[in-house]
Amino acid sequence: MSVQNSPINTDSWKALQAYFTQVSKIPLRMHFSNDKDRFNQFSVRDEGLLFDYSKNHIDKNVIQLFKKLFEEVELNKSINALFNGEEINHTENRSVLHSALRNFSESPLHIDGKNVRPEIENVRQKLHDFSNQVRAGKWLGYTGKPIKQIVNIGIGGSDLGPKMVTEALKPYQSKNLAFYFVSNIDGCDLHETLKVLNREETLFIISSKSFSTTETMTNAQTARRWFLQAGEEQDIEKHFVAVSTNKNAVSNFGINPKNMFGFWNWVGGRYSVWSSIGLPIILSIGFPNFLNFLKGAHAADVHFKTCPIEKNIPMLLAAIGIWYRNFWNANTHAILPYSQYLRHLPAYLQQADMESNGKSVANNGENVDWKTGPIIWGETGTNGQHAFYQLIHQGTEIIPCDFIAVARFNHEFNNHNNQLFANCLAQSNALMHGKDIKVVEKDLLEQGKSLHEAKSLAPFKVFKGNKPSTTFLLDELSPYNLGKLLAIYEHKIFVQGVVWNINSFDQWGVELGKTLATSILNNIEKKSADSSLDSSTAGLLHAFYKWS
Ligand code: G6Q
Repeated sequence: MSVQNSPINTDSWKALQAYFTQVSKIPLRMHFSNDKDRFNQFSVRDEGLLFDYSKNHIDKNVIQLFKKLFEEVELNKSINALFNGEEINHTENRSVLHSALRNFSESPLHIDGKNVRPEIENVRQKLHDFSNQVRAGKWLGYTGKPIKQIVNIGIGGSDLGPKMVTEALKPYQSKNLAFYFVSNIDGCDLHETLKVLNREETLFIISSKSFSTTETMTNAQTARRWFLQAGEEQDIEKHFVAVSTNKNAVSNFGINPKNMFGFWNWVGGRYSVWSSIGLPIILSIGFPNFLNFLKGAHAADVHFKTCPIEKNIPMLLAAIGIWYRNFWNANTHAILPYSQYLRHLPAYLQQADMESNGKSVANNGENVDWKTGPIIWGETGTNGQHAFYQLIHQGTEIIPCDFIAVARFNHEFNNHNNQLFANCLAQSNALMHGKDIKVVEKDLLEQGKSLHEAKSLAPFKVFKGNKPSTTFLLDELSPYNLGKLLAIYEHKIFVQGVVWNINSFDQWGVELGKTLATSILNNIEKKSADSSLDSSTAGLLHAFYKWS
């Protein structure tokens, strides 16, 4: 039985299916030879961001069919519901309003009958004042020394965003501060970090929306004990601050609530980098730069709400993603930043996308009978080229790739930058054009191989090509551009969730493992293995007891 409001029952979905059969055999390079203007037709320039989607298996008809699909699934209605603060996260009864954190409008925004704009502004002011004090060396530790080392303790949404952005914007970082991120329950994470810290100059930010996440609380308690080996209880407030929505838990931990930076239920963990969760970023790059980060994201919000699909980057990105996932049967999607500063971006987008759209139940509770979110993965170029690109070029999977490149860098090694961009373009070029057997044979003969050798080696050196990719080129990796890029991806994920008719804003799939970890931990503490456990789990437990 198919689900009510199933996208696959829409006329446009059926038309896309029929069109796919008609056009899927057209080689990508033929699109280019048939239309000299293809790049201009299928690229969008938005301030310092260029979005080139021309190297995809699309044409104007595909975009028009997606336009119809978006109309049929009433995307506009969903966009309004999102920005108006309706409780679209219906399984948790929550609005999804992280976009409000990057909107500087003064017009009231009501959630549950309350205008939340003044609260947003108050928290911003508090972040501003605190970060200025720390950055100016005026926030002093228990021996009167300024803070030099900052450790963010958080996990998931309370780690990936701040870590990724702090790293990405390193050229903007204060020279007086060093940043560390501890997330894993694995004691090695904290152990290796504490080794290099000086208690007198260290500030811990305990980042947890709920202030109850096991990993974060365990790491925070251990950090607290480590601090108390030298400092006193009353010194805690100089060295521990919290980012949370849970005031009671923060104060029970011993952190003075005046050193707590709040946010709200309507900000989901993986969408919280724009909130107080961004505190490490603010401390690193300063408040004005953080405001630019927010402004870039807001520009993307306006773009998303106002541009027609033909120029709407998140909608185009979403359409291309659905086209490959549901019609071309692509199972994965690679994020390939050609910037070492963006090395944590694949992991960040992996959470944003996979936690949002990794669902198999439609909004009405029935199982979907269409594919939803793909597997998101990736690595920086050129590193990935020497590792897994082999499979993208010559494997059996179709893997749409997003290349993200930067034109200007804040370092003087220009020759590196030229090589980096040359490699980025070479990859998207090679993926699209490939190299056919005749050219391979000719090259081998020219290299002095015999005809027999050339013929037998050639099949292994063929690149089938015809592999799609999209390229973002940023004029520079500025806070503004980065904010815009991240918000573009957020909206892409949102559009896909609307089309797939799933709730992109809950994450129940992470719960079962958490519950089981608690009951297995009970076994481990008693060095037992309950008879209710399966033989694999019990066998592994016994081996652990023997070796640990
Ligand atoms: C993200 C998820 C998840 C969350 C972490 C940390 O959307 O909700 O990654 O951010 O589980 O949660 P706390 O911030 O509550 O510790």
